[in-house]
Amino acid sequence: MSYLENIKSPQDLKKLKLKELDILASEIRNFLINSISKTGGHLASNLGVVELTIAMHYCFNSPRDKFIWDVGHQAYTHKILTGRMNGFSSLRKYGGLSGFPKSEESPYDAFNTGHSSTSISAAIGLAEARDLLGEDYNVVSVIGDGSMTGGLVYEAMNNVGRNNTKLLIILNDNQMSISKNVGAMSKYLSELRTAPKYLAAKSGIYSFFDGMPIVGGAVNNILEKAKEGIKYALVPNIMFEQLGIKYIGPIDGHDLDKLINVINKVKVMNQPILLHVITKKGKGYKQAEKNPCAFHGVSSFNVKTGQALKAKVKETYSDIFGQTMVKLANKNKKLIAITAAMPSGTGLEFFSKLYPERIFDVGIAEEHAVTFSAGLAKSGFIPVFAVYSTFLQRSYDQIVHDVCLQKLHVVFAIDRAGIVGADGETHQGIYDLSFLSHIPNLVLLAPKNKEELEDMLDYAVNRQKNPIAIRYPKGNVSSNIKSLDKKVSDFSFDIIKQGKEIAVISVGVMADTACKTAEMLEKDGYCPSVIDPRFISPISPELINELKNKYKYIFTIEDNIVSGGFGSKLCQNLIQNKIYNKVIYNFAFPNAFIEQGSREELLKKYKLDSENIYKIIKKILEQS
Ligand SMILES: Cc1ncc(C[n+]2csc(CCOP(=O)(O)OP(=O)(O)O)c2C)c(N)n1
Repeated sequence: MSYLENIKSPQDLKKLKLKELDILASEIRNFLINSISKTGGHLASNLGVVELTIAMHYCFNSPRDKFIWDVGHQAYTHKILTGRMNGFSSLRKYGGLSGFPKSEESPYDAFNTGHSSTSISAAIGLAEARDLLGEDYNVVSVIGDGSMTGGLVYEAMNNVGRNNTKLLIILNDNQMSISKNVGAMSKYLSELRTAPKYLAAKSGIYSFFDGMPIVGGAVNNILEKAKEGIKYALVPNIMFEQLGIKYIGPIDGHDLDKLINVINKVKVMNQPILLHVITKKGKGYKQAEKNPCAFHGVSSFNVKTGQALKAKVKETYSDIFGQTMVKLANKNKKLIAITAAMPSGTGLEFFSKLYPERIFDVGIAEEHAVTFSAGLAKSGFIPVFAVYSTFLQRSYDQIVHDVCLQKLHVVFAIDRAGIVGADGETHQGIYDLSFLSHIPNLVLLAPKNKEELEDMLDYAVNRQKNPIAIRYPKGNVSSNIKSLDKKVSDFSFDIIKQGKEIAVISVGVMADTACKTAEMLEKDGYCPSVIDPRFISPISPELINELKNKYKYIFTIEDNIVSGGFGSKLCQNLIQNKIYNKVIYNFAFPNAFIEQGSREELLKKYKLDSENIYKIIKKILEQS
């Protein structure tokens, strides 16, 4: 029997000796590689933190002590050690184990995560609450160097340094975000890692530190001062310490002995501490070590070769976006691409090779990316910020205040709109229409096929001067729906199928569903029109006129929540135009957080598939 099979909770881990822990670490790695090769998931990040997670559970008492995993994609070993190993066959599937920490799933998950750079804020909140309540436990935030590029981290550290509150921040530094980590913070961390004098004397510091009697935080003051002196002499500036957070490190994040030693010492220190741990992303799996970016998030793969089992999706909307950007940049020298640490996911890799000076990877900093774009636009450039729908949520005020209020020509290319699938609640792109479609000056478009995405991007860059957003989904460009009205022009909408009395109006790629629904209705003798509004906001006044004059029944279909989406905006427009005599129904997701699952599963569950929509429409038509 393996050590791993005997671990049902962190208590079981504590019975093991150091040598046995090393064996356990390699068993966990094997389990992760084999299991993720079948289900898909975040592989490389998880392989990098096996020893760190073991050491944390060995030294602390979770769930009493609280761990907060930044982003949370690296919490698989934590899940294994806290009794959830059997759930891994259902990882990220409908009804299965979440790929992120989730309090609803386990009391060991102290705080839900999914979006980056939140862990220090949450941790200081928990720590201050603990102190206010007079309680006594440890709060530990684990944050990657990539996530340290997010602005919230600095707001949090500003807060941490204020009260000298006991808190441990473990900085898991593997020099990688999804792609190579970028920016001044990343450079600064390498300086800490590699400052030659510091490295040379590091072992000296550790023997000094290791020998120090730290009991209950009562640290000998003189020794402490001397140690500080050595640190400062060796590394010119320890930023964290200047913010009031004690810096310890860097230490080897794969050396269990050292990790356990150091964590046991820092856990009794009564102050905010940042422990700098150096790890290797993909550790222990050759292919992932060689190409950590490709193994950040994977679908099922062959363990021997590292090759994906499923054929790559033919062409995604992200691919089309990336290719179109290259074409547009060729002709328009003012075009600039912006990404917040997602050059690969958003399809901008090719662009970055051709135009390295015209792409800015700003780190995981979506708020900054928007205001930075506003600055570029103010000076006559045309910035295109490519971003996932879910991550744009945090940039709301920047869009309103910095871009739209000044009517600046910033283009938002909103990828992963609608259902994203396996990442679940934290990542669904089903709120963007609601939070964007009421902002003054912002034009919001949704393409239904790849040709329209190309054309809309050209329209947004070359034929518009407003702030403008285009939202498109994850995955391949499977839609067979062709545009009848070829070119996108101001307020042009596309009548995909001309009928009468009944209008089925679908947003973007939901046109596919609308056409299938219409075919079913036709078999029953109805004659619906299928209309693509293209302009989600503002809604075309001509479309409103068309609906006023020609239709009695109006059905809208969108992959957004119902409140504030296209359907609700259309209803408002009709009422404002004193158009009352219509039967209307909005098909959309409920105002809820939508769980993980495939797009098909979720559309079916929420009655947004053509069969269900057809049944509901038919009932409405029969009853009225
Ligand atoms: C706000 C936000 N933007 C983008 C992402 C996508 N994302 C997930 S993990 C990741 C990289 C994180 O890097 P790091 O913190 O260093 O962790 P590592 O994977 O290297 O362990 C990014 C950009 C996100 N989760 N949240």
